[in-house]
Formats: sequence, C-alpha cells, structure tokens
Amino acid sequence: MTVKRKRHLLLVIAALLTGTVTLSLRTLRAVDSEAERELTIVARQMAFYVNGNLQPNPSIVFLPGEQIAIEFINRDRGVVHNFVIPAWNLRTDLLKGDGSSERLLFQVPLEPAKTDYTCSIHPTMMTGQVRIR
Ligand SMILES: [Cu+2]
Repeated sequence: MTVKRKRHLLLVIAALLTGTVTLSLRTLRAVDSEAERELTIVARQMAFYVNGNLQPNPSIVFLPGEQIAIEFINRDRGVVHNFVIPAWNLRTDLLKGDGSSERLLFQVPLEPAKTDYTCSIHPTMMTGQVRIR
C-alpha cells in the first residue's frame, strides 16, 4: 500500500468513527431531553413534603429548561388542597385528602428565577420557594 493510500484509508476510518460518535451523542441528547425528573409532593398536616423528606414546605430547585413531572398527592384526611405555582400558571385541581393525586408535566423556564409555590386554599400556611438555577 502506498503512503497516499494509507492516508486515505485513515481518513475514511476517522470519518466513520466521527460519524458514529456524533450519532450516538445525538441519540443520547434526544433521550436526555425527553427524560423528565420526577418529584413527589405530598400534602399532609397543612404542609407540603417533597420526595419523602421531613422538612415542611422546602425550597424546590429546578434546572433551567428541565422537564419535570410532579406527582401531587393529598394525604391530609378531611382537608382539600391543591399545588400551584402561580407565576408559571401551573396548578392541580383541588384534591380531597383521601390520597387523591394529580400529575403535572412541564418544562422549567430557561432563565434563572425565584418564585413561590402554594396551595390556593391555604396560601399562608402552605407555601415555599421555587428557584431556577
Ligand atoms: Cu391547602
């Protein structure tokens, strides 16, 4: 094989490898942008609890542009609640405290921001911060 031919072969191999790498990166990105982060938010004893943590009404931190699925569950027997992020026009229905649940799917805004989440029936007791960073 001549030197010229060898170089040509290397270029072909390099192009093939690059193509393969680009393709798999693209596939990964596509999968990634469709994947959503799941949060479970439970209402009980007049407060919100996130992902089983014991802190009531914690700050919830999102990444810019990420896809979120919130499963809101009302376990506050005898009390009606919803989960609302007013600034983002996000709200569940008012749910009975018998373990009723509703799922919210949304994309977080792209710009860093700070706002509040709340229950529209009990806005002073049931409220916390939402941050994008
Ligand atoms: Cu409430």
